[in-house]
Amino acid sequence: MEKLKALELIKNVLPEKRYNHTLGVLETAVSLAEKYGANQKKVELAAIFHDYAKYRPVAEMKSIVSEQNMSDNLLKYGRELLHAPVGAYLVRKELGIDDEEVLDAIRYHTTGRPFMTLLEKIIYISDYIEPNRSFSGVDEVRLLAQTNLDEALLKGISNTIYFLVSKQQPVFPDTLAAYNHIILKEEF
Ligand code: DGI
Ligand code: FE
Ligand code: FE
Repeated sequence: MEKLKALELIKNVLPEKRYNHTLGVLETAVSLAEKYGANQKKVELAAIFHDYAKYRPVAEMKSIVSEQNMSDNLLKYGRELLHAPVGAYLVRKELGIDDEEVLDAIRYHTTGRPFMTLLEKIIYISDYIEPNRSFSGVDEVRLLAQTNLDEALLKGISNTIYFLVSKQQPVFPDTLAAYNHIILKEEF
């Protein structure tokens, strides 16, 4: 799909603020893709559509999770998690995007997972550090992303876990598994 066509499609389903966030993720992801040698076209598509389902009604997302036999856990750990796997499902169904690597980058952009691909790491980190983000710790991850993608990923996932624990929110198994995977590896 052409980049301009993709941008037009996403603009129609997101409020302005979230569209600007998406442009920030796109710009960040393209620059990381250049630096680390990822496929530009895949990075573009995954970045543009990573939050495709963000504004779907929760009831619709929950039905899709049940009907498509996605993990029951998704229904228990909080609505914020739903838009990632549901987004991967819907961009295939509604937009015909069928590149599995792109779909996985969308599917795992909120939690991460063990054995993340370069594309998945780039989307996860870009979502975290794009220029409109301003939460504490983001500058450190921005800096790390310039020199070591895995260090940046570890910091981003760790910060997310801290954040969830500080709010006494449940940590999704994939998030913990992603963290453990990086920590347990001697080399990234
Ligand atoms: O969609 P965005 O806002 O751009 O960013 P995102 O897809 O990374 O979603 C961030 C939200 O997801 C934030 O409210 C924290 C939440 N989140 C991330 N990991 C987990 C999580 N929530 C739970 N319950 N468990 C997680 O492991
Ligand atoms: Fe998201
Ligand atoms: Fe996002």
